[in-house]
Order: sequence, then C-alpha cells, then structure tokens
Amino acid sequence: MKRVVVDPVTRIEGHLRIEAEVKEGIIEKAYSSGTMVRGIEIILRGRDPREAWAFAQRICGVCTTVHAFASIRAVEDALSIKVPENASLIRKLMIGTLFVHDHVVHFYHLHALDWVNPVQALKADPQKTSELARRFSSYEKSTPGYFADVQKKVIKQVERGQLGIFSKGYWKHPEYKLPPELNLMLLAHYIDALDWQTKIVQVHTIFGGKNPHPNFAVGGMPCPINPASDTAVNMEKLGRVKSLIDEMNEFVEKVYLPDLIALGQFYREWFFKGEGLGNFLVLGEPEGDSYREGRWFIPPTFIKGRNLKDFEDVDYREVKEYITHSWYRYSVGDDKPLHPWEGETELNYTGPQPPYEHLDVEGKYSWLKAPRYKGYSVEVGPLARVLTMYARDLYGIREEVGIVLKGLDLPLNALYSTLGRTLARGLETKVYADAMRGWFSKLLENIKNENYDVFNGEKWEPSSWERDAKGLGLMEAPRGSLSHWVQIKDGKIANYQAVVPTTWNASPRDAKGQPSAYEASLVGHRLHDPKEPLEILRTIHSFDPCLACAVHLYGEEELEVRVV
Ligand code: NFE
Ligand code: MG
Repeated sequence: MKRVVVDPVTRIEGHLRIEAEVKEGIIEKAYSSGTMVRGIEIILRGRDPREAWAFAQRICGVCTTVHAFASIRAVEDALSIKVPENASLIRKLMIGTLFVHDHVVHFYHLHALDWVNPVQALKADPQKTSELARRFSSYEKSTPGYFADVQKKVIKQVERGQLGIFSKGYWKHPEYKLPPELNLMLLAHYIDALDWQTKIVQVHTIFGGKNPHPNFAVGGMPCPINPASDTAVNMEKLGRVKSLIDEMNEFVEKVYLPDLIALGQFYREWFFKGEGLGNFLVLGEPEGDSYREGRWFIPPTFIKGRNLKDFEDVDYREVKEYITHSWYRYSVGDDKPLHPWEGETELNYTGPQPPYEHLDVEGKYSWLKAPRYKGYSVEVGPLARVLTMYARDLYGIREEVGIVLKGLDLPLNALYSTLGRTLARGLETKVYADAMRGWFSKLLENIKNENYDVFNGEKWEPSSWERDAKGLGLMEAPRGSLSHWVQIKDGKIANYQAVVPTTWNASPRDAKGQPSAYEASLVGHRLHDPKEPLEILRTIHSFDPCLACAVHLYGEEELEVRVV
C-alpha cells in the first residue's frame, strides 16, 4: 500500500493535509488533518460577552461575517435580547451578500482550475467562444472582442514565462477534458469574477463600515437609519444596495449557473463519485436571529443514508465533539465525546516533529476535533442544504434541480457526488440571491413607515443580566452549519465553544473509527498519477475547505514569532 500525501492543499483557506492509502491506483482509505493550531475559544474566556463577536469574527477572513453573527446570536440568546426587525433584515442582507460572494469566489478562484485548463484556453477561437457562450446565456459581455482580449492578456503572461496565478497547475493531466473554447469562456469569467467580487461587498461596507470584518453590535446593528442624514443609511445608500442585489442576481443567473452546467457536460463521471457518507445535517438558519422563534429560512434537518422522505428534525443535545484522534485532552477520557456546553479545549500534541513523512493515523493526527450528530458522521454545507430544501420542498428547488439534471441527462442521485456538491453550491447561491430581494423590500417598507429602529439597548448593562446564562447562536455559513455556544457567569464569558462547518466535514476519525466526509469521499478514487493528484483536489475542493475556521484554537504558551 502506497501513501499519497497532499500537503499543503492549496486554493483553500488554512493548512490542510490529506494522506491517502492507494492500492493499484485506487484510494482505499484517506485521512484528513488540520496541521496548524490557532484559535479563539481560549482567549474569549473571561471577556465581556458584548465584545466576543469582534474576536470570534477573526476566526476567519473568508467567511468574514459568520463568526460575528453566530457569536452575537449566542450572546443575545443567553441574555434574552430581542433584536429589532430592521437589524435582523440588515444582517440577512449581509449574510446573503456573503453567500453570493463566497460561493462565486469559491467556484471561479478556488475550484475552477481543477476543471478548466488556462493553457488550453490559448488555443481557442474567440469568435467560436462567443457563439458558444451565447448558447448558454445572454450575458452581454460575451463578444468575440472580449474573449480575444482575455486571451491576449494570458498570452502576454505566458510569453514572459509567468503564468502567475495559473502557474503550478497539472496542465498536462489527461483529466482536463474541456474543449479550448469552453476553457476560454470559463477563464474569462474567472477574471471577470475577480472584479465583480470587489464591488458587491459594498453591501457590507454600507451596513458594516468595511469588509472584511464589518462592524456589528449585540442587540442590533450599529448603522443608524435616517433618510435625512448623509452619513446614516439613507435612500441613496439603499438604492445602491438594491442595484448591487440586482447585479448579484444577474451574475448568478447569467454567468455562474450557466458555467456550472457547461462544465458539468464534460465531466459526467464526477456526478457519480465523491459523496462519502450519505448523512447530511443542517443545524438551521433562523428567519430572524433567534432559533427559539421556530421560524426558519433553512430549517434544521438531519438526512440519514440519503433518505429524503424520512428526514428528521434536529435535537441540539445530540451535537457532540470527539477528540480521540485529535491533539486535545478531555477530563472525561479521550474516547468520550463532550457536548459543547461542557466543551473543553486543552491542547495535547502527540504527533511527529516536522519534517515528517507520515502522520500516525492510528493515534492522534489532527488539530480538528471530530463533531458528530447522534454519533453519526455527517456532511454539512451546500449539498446538505439543497437536499433539505428538496426534502421539504422549499424555494422551488425541486424544479430547479429537475431542470438542471434533465439538461445534463442525470438522475437525482447525481447530487450525491463531487460535482453534485459543486452544483448544489450554485443552486443555493440563487436561492440566497433571490431571497435578498424579499429582505430588502421588507426593510424598505419598514423605513417608508418611519420605522428606523436598529438597536435594542434594554439589556446593555451587565447589571440587568442573569448571573449564570447559556446561549446558542446558529448560523448557516457558506461551508455549512456553524454553532457558537457561550456560557456567561457574573458578566463574563466562562466557556466558549465554536463548532464549525469545516470541523464537521474535515474532522479526523472518532472513537468508533468513523471517517469524516472528507475522508470518506475520497475512497474509490482512481489516481491517474499519484504525483499529480488532481482527483483528490477535485473532491476536496468541492467542499470548499476552510481550515482557519476549523482549527479556531489558540496556543496557550506565549511564543514570540517576530518583533516589529
Ligand atoms: Ni473560514 Fe467558515 C464558512 C465558518 S468554514 S470559512 O463558511 O464557520 O469552516
Ligand atoms: Mg471548537
């Protein structure tokens, strides 16, 4: 048995290592390891819960807002703070923007080059590319001149011997199967999306002052609404938000989704591998901010063994984290799981000293804990949410899925795959982009009725808090279900646990030896060449890894890295 190691996996956030046991070219077992330790849970202890969001938000710079929202929701839950509707709507508009931004950036800038070969794009005929593009969409930029310009730009780079952002690809790998024109079309959209993404995040700057890491507040939003003010959220700024929402919808409908379909035609076999577990979990995205209201934008749902008919509601007591194969120590013993309310964060590195050849996968081998639901290993994220919408018949997703799969001549089971996951991400982007129109209209209606309320300060003073309080903040983040669990004692944070999407998906094995979604999804993949493990990248990238989120842990010993 040969062990293929991919470390670091690039075009992701953070430090991920994959070790795969390969026999006769086929992966029999795979191991996923987060190799960097960092984090926030420990430094949050003892702090004022009203400022926790600002620290928690720094867990990640990719899903820039979600840890702030989860943290705020957890603290508001603990302190029973009711948020004004306008603040919830503004938060939703920011969440929607993040989803559209994050998913488009993932598809083009982190995942597309697993399928698109920029070197081949140089051989394309711009005229034919334009004709091809118009078959898929009415996107106005799709002229021969536009595609010719893109080609010239890339040719210039190649002539200088600099592929720049396109260097270091496996460009001779026979798994690249798109015709030159399609490579050029997708390459052009890669470049287009770079500009587009800088623009649409203005929604965050309008409501949160900046991006990444906008400003928030426990109890509401810190952006005043006042149609008579130049500096507050006024009609001009809302008009800008409206046009950005329109632009997002246009890009998703005319570029992102058509590109997914165009690409899918040439990689049909990737709709039949790369699933892994068959168990899917959505902890839920509340329609307002509190899960206690029982109103859901994405309802909490557990789907076991692909069974979309008998899906289950979620019991939050059943979320538990194992550390049997993780570099931590539990007071109850390393084989027992802990619920996040009782969660512990104590480092215990037992791995080899670098440089090392292999991890000890029989022992501890990752900085990620291993969250499990009812003891099951589950997948979270876009596919889990699209299956939830499908099972519960929400947002017309059955029809959307039906149209796309019919166009590609694929069965429903094609969703349970590497490209199914990638397609699901696109489909949910449309759901979010579309929902933003509704949230925006409701906000505008409130403002027209002179309701400018964005903040509830009733419980701002710690003297008004219970001495001992616990809160849960739920947030469906782009990569999946995020939950923050806070315990507040005497006005300070006593314990803080974040259970994060990539921690669910990329975790190591648990006490029973059950692999995570990443680990299971690679089994059965045939590697054309172990030195160019493109197949591993395709499936792992389809999850959109974020290891910074996943290992949100902080080294306890002071370590001087550099004096500036
Ligand atoms: Ni750093 Fe994140 C998202 C969260 S994933 S990207 O989406 O939470 O682990
Ligand atoms: Mg954690």
